[in-house]
Amino acid sequence: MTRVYLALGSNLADPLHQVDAALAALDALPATQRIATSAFYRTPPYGPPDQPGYLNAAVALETQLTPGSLLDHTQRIELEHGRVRKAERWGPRTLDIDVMLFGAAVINTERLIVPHYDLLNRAFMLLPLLDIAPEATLPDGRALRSILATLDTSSIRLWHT
Ligand code: A4P
Ligand code: MG
Repeated sequence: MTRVYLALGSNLADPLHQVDAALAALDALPATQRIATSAFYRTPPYGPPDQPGYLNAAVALETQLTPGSLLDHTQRIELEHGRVRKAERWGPRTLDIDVMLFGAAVINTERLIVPHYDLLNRAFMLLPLLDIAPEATLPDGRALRSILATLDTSSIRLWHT
């Protein structure tokens, strides 16, 4: 069994529905248990500012899946739950499921970079992750708590207030 941390993000007008559907789909994965889920956070957009705020959350799984197989499943879940029908066309994907950590693995393949390539700069990933894993470390042993302490979290709110 490997402990895996996933980041969920959605900036639909009503992202709660997408994230709830994603959690149910994760619960149906083979050889996998969801063991913790963070609070849901409302975070300002990182990157292009001309988009709505995000719902961000983190999930801890225990899995016997390989990294590649887990990614196959999370990408399927994104496709099944993360696209909105706009007229007859598929609209933009509005559910992101990123692998933040896969045990203590360091992975650099075409499909998968773990730890997530931008984890250390993203308070919207680290804050939910530390909710459920306050002692989490990078594969090199650095504490994520000390990295989050260098980032600005002042505009992150709980989704439900
Ligand atoms: N891939 C490589 N490593 C991973 C990994 N660790 N987890 C590959 C998941 N996928 C990984 O991802 C593109 C490719 O990355 C995949 O085919 C996979 O093989 P994608 O999700 O299809 O595309 P994307 O989401 O457009 O790219 P990316 O890089 O995930 O987007 P970002 O940079 O994550 O930006 N602001 C807030 N507040 N909250 C957010 O959640 N998210 C984004 C998305 C921007 N701003 C945000 C948020
Ligand atoms: Mg992504």
